[in-house]
Amino acid sequence: MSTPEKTNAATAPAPAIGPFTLPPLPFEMDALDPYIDARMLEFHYGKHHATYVNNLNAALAGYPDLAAKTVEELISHPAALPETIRTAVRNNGGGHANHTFYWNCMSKKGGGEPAGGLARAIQHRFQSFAKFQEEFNKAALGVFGSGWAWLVLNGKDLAIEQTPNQETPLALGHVPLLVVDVWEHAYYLKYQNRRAEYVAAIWNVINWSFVAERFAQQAK
Ligand code: MN3
Repeated sequence: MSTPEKTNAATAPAPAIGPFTLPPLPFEMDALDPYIDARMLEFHYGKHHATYVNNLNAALAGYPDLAAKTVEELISHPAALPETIRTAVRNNGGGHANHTFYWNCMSKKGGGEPAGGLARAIQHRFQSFAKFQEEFNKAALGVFGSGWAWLVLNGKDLAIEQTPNQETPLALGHVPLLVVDVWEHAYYLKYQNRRAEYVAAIWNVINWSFVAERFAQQAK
């Protein structure tokens, strides 16, 4: 068990074939338990996210100029990608970037409500935090099939959006502030088909400090 080859794949990402690598999770595998348990995370992070990274690297083999860009740059301008790899980069680059962002939106010490400028902006746009949650839940439950629910900045305005598959608001020039993964693989092992229970539970671990900090950076 002490050889690197036998280390748990979920905690020790496979060696990079580059240029992109699976980033470390910003929390311990059991940090979000019981809302998102370690078994679900081991698959979601260690298998699903890792596969997006590997497939993105494979798609970019032979494109050193593109491989030098950040994943956000790649998925923000899909029309600029060569047609032969556009779909692969959109799916797997999106899968990599969206999951990295999703992990950062959660924390063991998460939950509650945001403070400061973000709290005021939510109040202004949605009347109250409860109404924002209600609208966000509706968006998350309304994604047909696989996709994501987002809180974004569209210019200076907060907005709730949905994207299908691994698409991103970045491609519309919107700035993601918060995301919830509503692909079945994000909740099936614990919640089976009960997406509403997963979406209700995730509010307990939302990392509002991270979201508020992103909002504050944009407001500068
Ligand atoms: Mn996912």
